[in-house]
Amino acid sequence: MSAALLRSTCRRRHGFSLVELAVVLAITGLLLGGMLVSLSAQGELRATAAQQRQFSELIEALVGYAASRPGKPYLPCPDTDGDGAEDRQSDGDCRAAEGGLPWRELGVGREDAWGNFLRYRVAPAMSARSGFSLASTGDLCVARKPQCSADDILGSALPAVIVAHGRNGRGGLGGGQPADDERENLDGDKDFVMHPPTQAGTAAGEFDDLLVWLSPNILFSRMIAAGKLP
Ligand SMILES: [Ca+2]
Ligand SMILES: [Ca+2]
Ligand SMILES: [Ca+2]
Repeated sequence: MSAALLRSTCRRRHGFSLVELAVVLAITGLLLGGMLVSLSAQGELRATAAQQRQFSELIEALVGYAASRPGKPYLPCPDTDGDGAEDRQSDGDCRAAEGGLPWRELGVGREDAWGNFLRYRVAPAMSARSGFSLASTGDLCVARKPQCSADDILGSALPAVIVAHGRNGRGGLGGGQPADDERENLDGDKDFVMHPPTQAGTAAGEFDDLLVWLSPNILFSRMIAAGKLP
């Protein structure tokens, strides 16, 4: 083989290997990118499932708390000073209708699946130490859109609502400013909103909150079964 032909062959081989390297790098990048997206999606699914399990435990803990009061049943007050214990006035009413979950009172964890604080609101009629009866009604509402308009209601006259502020943690302790629909879950009124997650820039804004509420029917039936009511 002549020296010129050998050089030409070497150049061709060199050129092919660079193209091959670029293709391999591109494929590896695509695969890694896909794997990372799928890992992050799996992580989010796991956290959401963990949150739903925690919600079930929290509802059980609320019902158990009411059933184990010495006289007539009542729900715990929110924690308003961050120590995990309920805050109740000397007259037996709650210091505030909304605050942190009284996790010490309930014997449960203090954080949601993303490590953020859990918000808790309870109806005054269901949390006064004088106790509730089958005639007592809650005053909380959860809907698919803010302000609980009739077409969007998921639950009304509710005794208690718990909010997990989700991955973005907005509204949790140390969280940033709320955006759009999430604002309804931390403005301190009786209305709450729940819908599937939405991204920033959509009409609902960035929304990743998860909520659970105590059904009055479940609460009453469990109190009757426990011999606490009527
Ligand atoms: Ca407290
Ligand atoms: Ca959130
Ligand atoms: Ca609200």
